[in-house]
Amino acid sequence: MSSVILVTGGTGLVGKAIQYVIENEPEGSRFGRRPDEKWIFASSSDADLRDPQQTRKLYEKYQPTHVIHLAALVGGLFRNMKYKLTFLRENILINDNVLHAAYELRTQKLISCLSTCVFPDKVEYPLTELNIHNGPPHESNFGYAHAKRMVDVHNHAYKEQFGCNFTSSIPTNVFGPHDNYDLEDAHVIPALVHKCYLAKKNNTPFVVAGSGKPLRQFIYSRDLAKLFIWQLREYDDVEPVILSVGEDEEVSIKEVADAIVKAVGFKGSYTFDTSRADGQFRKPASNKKLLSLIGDFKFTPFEEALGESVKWFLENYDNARIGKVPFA
Ligand code: NAP
Ligand code: GFB
Repeated sequence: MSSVILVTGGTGLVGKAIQYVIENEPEGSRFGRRPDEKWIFASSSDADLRDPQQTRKLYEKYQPTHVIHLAALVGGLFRNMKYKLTFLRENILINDNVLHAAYELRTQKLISCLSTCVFPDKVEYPLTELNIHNGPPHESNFGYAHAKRMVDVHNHAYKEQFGCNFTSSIPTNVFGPHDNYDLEDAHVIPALVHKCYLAKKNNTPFVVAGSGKPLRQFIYSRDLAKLFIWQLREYDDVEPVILSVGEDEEVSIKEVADAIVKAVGFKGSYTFDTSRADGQFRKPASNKKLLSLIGDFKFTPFEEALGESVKWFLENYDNARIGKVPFA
């Protein structure tokens, strides 16, 4: 029986990584395309998923048997802090339309994508899938966080009332090729790669926002892509799964900035702008459940993944999502 796999948000950082893995892993291998599979990578120009009619039309056009739902309004700390209501409302609209169309069109399986920032801010560490609703998220991104938490509530309601096979993943901070490099809206790695590149090119200061002390876990987009393909094929439970490197892989923002300076080949010194927010100090997530289910999985070492990501950025600068660049 052939499968049609629709990837919403298929043109973003994570969507492009899934496309890369499906097109480059050996056919029939654990993470490669299966002969009976048709993959659709949809963008917002295929359908604005905030609109229920456009969403339904997208399903009617492709008749997906499976959906990996990645589409979302996404951004780094500073974008989240500025647009909490927009992040809440747009993501609630997108998620409700995508899940309800999947129910109405009898999609066999749907995986939605949450984020480790949905977890409560003040909770025992490490974070596990069990404490997703045990308290308020960090104030810097409560709009996005609550919209994402609602997906887990939706999944359980669709399962109980209609028996739908809807589940979710909880990735940690992601980076890789095809990221959003907008200097203000981006996540820390693409933002600092872009700022460091401009500082080297224009011989201007390289400034890191905040104190550099916060800690984060980062997963390479192409590793995360393989984990989504595993979840699609081998995980049929409504409960979410954290998709992340181990909690012992936490690095400080200063260590990240040092690694970016090395990868970009920046020779100057850099400073911290402590007038800018640090956001959540840390959100260490346990990947024990994932490893207990997937068995042995090899994550790409951070410096190697960062090197590949910076190489892609430098080779694709003219077509990358760089946003508005002052004194380009
Ligand atoms: P991204 O690079 O910003 O890509 C977003 C994708 O969603 C694009 O394909 C975009 O289409 C699509 N999209 C946005 N608004 C849409 C709309 N109204 N209708 C239809 N499509 C729309 O995002 P990403 O970083 O790949 O994130 C993918 C998923 O991972 C998201 O659910 C995000 O919450 C989650 N996540 C990301 C991170 C991270 O660090 N990046 C961490 C944890 C979880 P266009 O290309 O047409 O704009
Ligand atoms: O990646 P980031 O924006 O997201 O920021 P969060 C991580 C840390 O990097 C913060 C510091 O401590 C920032 O102060 N940082 C330093 C910078 N320089 C920069 C810079 O130039 N740009 C940015 N963006 N950060 C997000 C959530 O939190 O995590 C989102 O707000 C989403 O909703 C995402 O979940 C995965 O890790 O702080």
